[in-house]
Amino acid sequence: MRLRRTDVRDGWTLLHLEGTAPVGVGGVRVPAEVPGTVHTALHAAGITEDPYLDDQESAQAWIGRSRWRYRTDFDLDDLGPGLDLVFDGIDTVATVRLNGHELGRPENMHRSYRYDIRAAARRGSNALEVDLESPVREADRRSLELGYRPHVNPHPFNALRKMASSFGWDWGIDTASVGIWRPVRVERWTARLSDVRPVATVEGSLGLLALHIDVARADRDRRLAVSVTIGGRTIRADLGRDTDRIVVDVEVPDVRMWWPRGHGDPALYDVTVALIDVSDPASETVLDVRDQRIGFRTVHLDTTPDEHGTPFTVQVNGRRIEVRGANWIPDDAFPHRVIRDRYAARIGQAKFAGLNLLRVWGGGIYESDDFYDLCDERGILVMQDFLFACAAYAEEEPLRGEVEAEAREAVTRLAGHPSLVILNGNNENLWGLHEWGYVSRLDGATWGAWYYHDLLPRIVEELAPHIGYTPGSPFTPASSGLGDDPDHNDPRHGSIHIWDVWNEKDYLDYLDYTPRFVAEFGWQAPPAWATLTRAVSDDPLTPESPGMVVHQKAINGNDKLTDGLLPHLRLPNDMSDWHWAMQLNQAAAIRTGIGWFRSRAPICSGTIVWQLNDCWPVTSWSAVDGDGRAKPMLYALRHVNREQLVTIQPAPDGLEAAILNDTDQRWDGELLLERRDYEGAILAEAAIAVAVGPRSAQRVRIPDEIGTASSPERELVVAALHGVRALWFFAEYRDSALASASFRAEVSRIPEGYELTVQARTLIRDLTLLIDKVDPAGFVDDALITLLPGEQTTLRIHSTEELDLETLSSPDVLRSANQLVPSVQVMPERPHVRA
Ligand code: BMA
Repeated sequence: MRLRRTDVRDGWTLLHLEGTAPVGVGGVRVPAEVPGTVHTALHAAGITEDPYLDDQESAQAWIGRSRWRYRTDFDLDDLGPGLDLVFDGIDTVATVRLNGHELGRPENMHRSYRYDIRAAARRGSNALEVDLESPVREADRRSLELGYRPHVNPHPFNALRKMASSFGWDWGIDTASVGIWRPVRVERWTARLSDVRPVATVEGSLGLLALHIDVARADRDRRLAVSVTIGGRTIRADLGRDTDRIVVDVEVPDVRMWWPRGHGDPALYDVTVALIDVSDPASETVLDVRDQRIGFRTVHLDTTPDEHGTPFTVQVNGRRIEVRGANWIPDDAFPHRVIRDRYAARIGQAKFAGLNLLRVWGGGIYESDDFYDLCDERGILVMQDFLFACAAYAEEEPLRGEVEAEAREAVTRLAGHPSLVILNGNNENLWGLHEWGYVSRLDGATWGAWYYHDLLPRIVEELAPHIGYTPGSPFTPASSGLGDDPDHNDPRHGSIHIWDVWNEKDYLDYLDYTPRFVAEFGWQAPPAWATLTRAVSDDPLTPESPGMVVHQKAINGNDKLTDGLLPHLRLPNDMSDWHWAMQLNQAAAIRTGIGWFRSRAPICSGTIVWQLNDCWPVTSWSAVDGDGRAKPMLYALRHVNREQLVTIQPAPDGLEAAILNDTDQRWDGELLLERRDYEGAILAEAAIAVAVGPRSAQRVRIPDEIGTASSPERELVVAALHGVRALWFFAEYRDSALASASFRAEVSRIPEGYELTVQARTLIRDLTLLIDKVDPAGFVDDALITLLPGEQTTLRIHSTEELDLETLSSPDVLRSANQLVPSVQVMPERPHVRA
């Protein structure tokens, strides 16, 4: 018989077993969705509020301290030959019982579990129970058993194989939820494909695919064969009665290679593997089929030392890729809700922001296949952390065995995705060992070195040799010659995380770094106004009102926001202005950082900004907030991540223009340089011929008469090459003579909504339409636009609301930096160019 899958999705209930609970919860069977969690079930049943609102986080803390039981009944009409109950994911420590028989005790959210239920199942109705332990108590108990290991945040998440951020993070709600977070099903089968692991690479123009196929059999009575179809060709291999494991090698001549976006098409091939019963040649039967899309590419991480130190350069198909990436966290604190549409929207936003890489951060999860499928299709590279973050981890059992099992399963599942180019041992654990004082607190205990330097690289080499491996992020490669135990965050070597700038300094201090590769750096801002006011009902709403504080998790977050704002803008005492100022400052920080890092090419080969997304409505470093709305930072990314970019940067003796050309065409022409005053008058100008080859960069010194201001507070530099423009302001916003914005606006209807044309009479900096204030579902195609007097721009607004000019151009909605600059506040002594 052909494998039959039946989802066990219906009829689930949830029962509180133990722990303190509000009145009305004990003894009540609550209908529960599977996949799902306790929090989402209780909310759907009307028992609790939405946990993301106001201070529901602490009001619902009892949930994570309780024990719970999921239960359902399902029917079976047949009990064989093979009969399995499969859980794609249980969160986390559980006892699974079928008709009273214990099937197992899972304890790892990052694994799937398969139980042979032939002995426990019966014809007709079957009772399935999943008891879930309190993760808060389990983590505490296990931490004592394994021995204390240092970690960030209050709970010892490092003692349990559960999504670390489920216990809260510096952007994350502490839910400590439990549940059955991925689908459950019954599988009936005779023989099945238990694993299909593609290893695809390229030699010359030849695609080489090795398909590692494992089969499981309910009995040994049958002769089996596999057939593999790719690119219109079918290959068959015999397994006979005894072989359960086979490698089918396929050569694809003139292969179409998979390229990341900006370098070519992300060509994909459909691969179909069929398991066939060939016992009776006259009537062969297909027993199981697996369809997958794969791609052919090579990956190499170049860490060959050079005169600047040790690079960290990602090469795909032999070509150096300038990485413009973002870090990815679980898109929802209840990750079962992140279905294909959510991934598609978010990855669409990543594309909008000009990104070509997403790094799946180690305090989250291995995402579902949809994520990697979409990245494959859209040519977005993926760096996937193994699931370790900001902590020391015991290398003893039971953690040791769980880690190996989960890593093997994840690498096997993900191996076929061409987008996955780097598997990475952990987030910040190598660096943290010294940086955060782990060594002395460990007092000789294991901390995870064996995972990062031994187990995980061995697993990658064995199961996915076509994927790169790094032991950690940040990471100093051994080729640096700095020995076995370097500090791992040295800007001259490998990848680094730049966090001192946000935590202790000003964003202009990004310019003190000339990194080889920046795998994290970021700046905070509140979410979009509509998101914020949906989640926080404080009256008055202020940066430090009760709900706001619950939705700001960073250590001293508000102080850092203020400290980071003041060098550039004054602190507004109006909430709406505060919100805009902080969003603008975040965007300015990120465009400053990336503009500078990119201008350091080829020494710096990439940036991965922290962070693309959020898991709930919160003030954080994200470009897209927890309701999926873009913050201005998303537009800053789009601008500064252009394939062809002009940016003006300070140089030791003045200013220079960096011209970056990440395309296959030359970019030659006249670079027009002007110094203007805020009224638009040209004070000095020059044209310099530039010739920038494909995939290269050129830096041009800006002549002194243009790069030196006579009145810094009212002058700027404009550089333009073929219409691609860069601006340089000699003074900070707050020290400048930026007058209130004067403009003429017009609105017209277009099929998707409106076009708003704004014509500037004065200099307008960072014109941004906060569309969510008038249409929470609206979207604008651009933001942060600076207009010189007389210039105009047209914004395309996607909206189905009735909106008019007055609404769209009201000062609270149509924002500019001008609004934040008191026109009398001129302090020319504050220099922009730092010594
Ligand atoms: C790094 C990340 C995350 C964290 C971020 C912001 O440590 O790896 O753990 O959320 O910085 O603090």
